[in-house]
Amino acid sequence: MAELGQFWSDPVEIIDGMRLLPGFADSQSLFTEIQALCLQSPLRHMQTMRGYTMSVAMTNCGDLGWVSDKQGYRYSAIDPESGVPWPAMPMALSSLAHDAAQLSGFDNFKPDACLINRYVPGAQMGAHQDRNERDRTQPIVSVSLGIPARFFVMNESVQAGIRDSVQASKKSIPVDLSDGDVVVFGGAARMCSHGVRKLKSGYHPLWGEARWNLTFRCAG
Ligand SMILES: O=C(O)CCC(=O)C(=O)O
Ligand SMILES: [Mn+2]
Repeated sequence: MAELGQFWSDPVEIIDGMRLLPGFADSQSLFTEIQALCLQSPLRHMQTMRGYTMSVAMTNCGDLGWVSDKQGYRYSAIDPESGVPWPAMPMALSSLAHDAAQLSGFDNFKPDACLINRYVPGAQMGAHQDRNERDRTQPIVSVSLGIPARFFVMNESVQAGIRDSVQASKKSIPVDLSDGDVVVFGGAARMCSHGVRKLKSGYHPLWGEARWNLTFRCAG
């Protein structure tokens, strides 16, 4: 795990409440943890309420896991595929999230949920707000691993003027994320709409032709 103050370039303020910590996460040590988690609770493509299959493959660790099916989006203590609790959140992951939050002005961040997303080329995540978490005073901490991706965010003033998704995609703020980058969003940015553009092909020596994302939340 990166020690406080050791990431290779300075934090970048994307919008009020959203901060990028370039290269803050140690991709190599996370690789082993994530492989082990995915053996315990395999990645799956969840369905939306409308029956659409998500292009991003997902699993979770922690006390709660984010799930989607015909009943909608929610958190569950049980993995619906296996019928048993999600794997515990490894200390290496929770302390990374805690340290990133602290550096961004959020003390005592103790996530109880970590959504693990895997994107292959062509996968994307449409604009959405993270709104299933009970405590919105807590930030979201999002870690990027593997091949680069274009994340986008809309700040509140932009969102206020948006009436359709075509307009929304024109007015979003692009944020290019690489292996090890961490984004923390809380406070004024906590409820910002955000998403990930269709992943372009690429190859990463450790993660192969994929981009992974860990999203830490205080859900319960
Ligand atoms: O993959 C990302 O960078 C964002 C993921 C995300 O927004 C989510 O899982 O809610
Ligand atoms: Mn999100």
